Amino acid sequence: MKTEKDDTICAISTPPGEAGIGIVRISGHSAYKILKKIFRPKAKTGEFLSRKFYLGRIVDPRTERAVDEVLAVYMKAPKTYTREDVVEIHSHGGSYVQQRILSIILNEGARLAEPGEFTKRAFLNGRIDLLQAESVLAIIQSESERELDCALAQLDGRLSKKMGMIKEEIKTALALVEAQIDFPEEDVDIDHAEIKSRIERVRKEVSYLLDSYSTGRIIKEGYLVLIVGRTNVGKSSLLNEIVLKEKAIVTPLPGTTRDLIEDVVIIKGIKVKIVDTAGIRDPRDMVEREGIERVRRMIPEADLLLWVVDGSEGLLIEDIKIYEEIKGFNVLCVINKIDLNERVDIDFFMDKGLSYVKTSALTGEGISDLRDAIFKNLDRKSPKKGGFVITNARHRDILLKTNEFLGRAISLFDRNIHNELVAFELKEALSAIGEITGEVYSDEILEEIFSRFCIGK
Ligand SMILES: Nc1nc2c(ncn2[C@@H]2O[C@H](COP(=O)(O)OP(=O)(O)O)[C@@H](O)[C@H]2O)c(=O)[nH]1
Ligand SMILES: [Mg+2]
Repeated sequence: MKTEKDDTICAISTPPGEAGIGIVRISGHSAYKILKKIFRPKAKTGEFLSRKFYLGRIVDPRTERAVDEVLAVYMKAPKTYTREDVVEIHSHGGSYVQQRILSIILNEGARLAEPGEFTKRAFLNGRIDLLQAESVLAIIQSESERELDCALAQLDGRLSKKMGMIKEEIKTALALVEAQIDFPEEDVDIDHAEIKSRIERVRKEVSYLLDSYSTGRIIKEGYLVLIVGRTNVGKSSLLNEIVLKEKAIVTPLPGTTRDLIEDVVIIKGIKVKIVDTAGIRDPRDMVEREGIERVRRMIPEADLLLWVVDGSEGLLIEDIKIYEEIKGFNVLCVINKIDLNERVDIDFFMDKGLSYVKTSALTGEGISDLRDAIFKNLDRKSPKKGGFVITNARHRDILLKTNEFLGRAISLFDRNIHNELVAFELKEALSAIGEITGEVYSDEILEEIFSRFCIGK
């Protein structure tokens, strides 16, 4: 009987629609046979060499009718993405052409791949671990330099190595605890304090990784920057200037913006979610009241507040009231409308040690300074390159479990309760770490991870 791993799979690996080229990929033991059957190289060729491109035509072997002129490459197992024989057919990138090629391959006995099945095979065949498989998805979904950096560190196995080190340390501690169980009365030279400090050290490393999750999430979802200020100072105009599109409605009427309006921009490689808000004032109706409430609820969550004031009007009592609400947070002041008169008293900012940038959302003056200032402010908080960052909720959940097992091991050990129980907790911690790298896995976990991939990856 054929097992799932034995059959040959195929899929269109490039996005649907018209494109310069499109790639159909085949993986499995029949890949080579199928290539021979459906591909007619232009130059006389005996057997196909591995990793060499051949120009030729794909034909329907039942009629010998050509479907497209393509480049075909055969990659011999095991040095391939899936560790199986892989064939790639680079055809013209039209949906119909690619569908035709795919159906010819299916006729030859291959089966349509499931989402992520190529990468799943790479995992099941031991080429990469689960962390690395997940990093492939993270790379595909990356939208900024920082995000890509993290994903690449995961792909090249740095995070896996770190997990391996943590595992080794738990194993050593476990061996010492077991030695105490096995030779209780023998006064073997096992120092109680040493065992404890070993377990504590591992636990600290696990907590450190857990702490990195908050920065990891920022890298993935972006820093939250909230534009606040009274009505009509130019908040919506500034949003539009920063994101370079007409995102928010701008009118000369105060109270135009009533809901939260957000967009994501990449500023020098960091992802920023920027949110325009309703101007803060005494609300005129229910909608505005709710809008202003939403701003207030969001203020404590923001990584940075851009407090916008109208430079041509100077600081009004309303501005100062808003400042009183936000002064404990990370604030950058934007003095807008500098194309008009300048009435703002800079001393106010000097006294408070507040940074400010002068802009005109009308002429675009100062907008690049504003972007720079946003970057500088947020970059201080960014994780240093090369540090370990957890970005995946699955990893976080497992590390939380590991942390609990280690915590229980320490307290049991401290109270000198049966060492068997300490050993049990350490074993649980070990198997939890194994779930991250995929030494321990279930079909459900694989299904959950790989179903998020696209077909053809
Ligand atoms: N002269 C000048 N007018 C601006 C500037 N920024 C915004 N405005 C105008 O001010 C009014 C209110 O702008 P808007 O962005 O809706 O302010 P918001 O209520 O704070 O969102 C509109 O008429 C804008 O065209 C600026 O830098 N200079
Ligand atoms: Mg507005």
